[in-house]
Amino acid sequence: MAKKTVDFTELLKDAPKNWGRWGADDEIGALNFLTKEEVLRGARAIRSGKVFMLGVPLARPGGDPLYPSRSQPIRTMAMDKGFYKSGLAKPMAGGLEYADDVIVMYLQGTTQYDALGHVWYDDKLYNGYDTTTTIGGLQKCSIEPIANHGVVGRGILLDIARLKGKPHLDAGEPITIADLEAAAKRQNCVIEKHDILVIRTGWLKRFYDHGFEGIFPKGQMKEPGLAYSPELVNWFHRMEIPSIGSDTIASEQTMHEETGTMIPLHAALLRNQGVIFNEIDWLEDLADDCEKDGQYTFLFVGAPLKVVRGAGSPVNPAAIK
Ligand code: UVW
Repeated sequence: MAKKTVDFTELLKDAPKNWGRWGADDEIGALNFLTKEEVLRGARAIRSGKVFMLGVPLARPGGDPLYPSRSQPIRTMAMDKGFYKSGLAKPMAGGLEYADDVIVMYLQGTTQYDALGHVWYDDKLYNGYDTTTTIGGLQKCSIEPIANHGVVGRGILLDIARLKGKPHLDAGEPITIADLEAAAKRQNCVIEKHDILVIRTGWLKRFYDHGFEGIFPKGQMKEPGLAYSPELVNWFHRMEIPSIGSDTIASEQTMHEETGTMIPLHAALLRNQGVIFNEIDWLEDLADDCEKDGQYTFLFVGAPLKVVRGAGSPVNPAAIK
């Protein structure tokens, strides 16, 4: 355990930032790296036309995997056969009847993107925006500009669970840059500048196999994942990584014991470098296929919803091989 928590102001005082790099009005951060050329580079990775949809099922009767402070999505019928049977609704002219439903949910309560205004420290959002701009809805760095741009480029699956020779990483297990590079080497591929990183830990499958205890052992959130280090933060900056995704709730190691900080990469990458976080990805089918055909790169298409002033959005990303 850390002796004392290090404040992000202190921890990240010399860490790289992309603030101002794309102008004072920028709200999409490292997505600026995903130019037309990068979309074409992603398209060139398509070989067979196989499509893998990375979203998890939404609003299952047994519950969905999500951050513990968020409540479960509620989906309910607003119109169904019962309305016609009870006389509350009449068929339309010609006889057509219909079903409608309503969902109430956290925008981050399923496979999702975080907006750049989703987290902050020192009272400043990405690009230096004041945090009072979040009051009543994100006036700056909401999900809307990200949704208008899209997250489209070359994706690369880095299967860390297979690298470590186990079905899933252990609770709290860190992933380092050396692990990412070793995974790429094992897979006979190279992580290139501007790649969208898709990192498999095998953790999310535990939810479907063992329920909430599978991902919150003893009621604690202690996910494995990409772990903070100055080296890793600098590597992301040098490689100009636009976005990361993973099969965990927060897409990074929950607790960094040495500094006593919780989800420090949300501070060092999202808030400081504008790296776009995609979370709760279903990677098992994609990973099995990559292992079978030896192809770990693909066109990645992430299309969040244009939620006005939203702090995040559900998404069903596509990996097209
Ligand atoms: C928080 O950081 C609170 O949530 P998420 O993992 O959705 O980014």
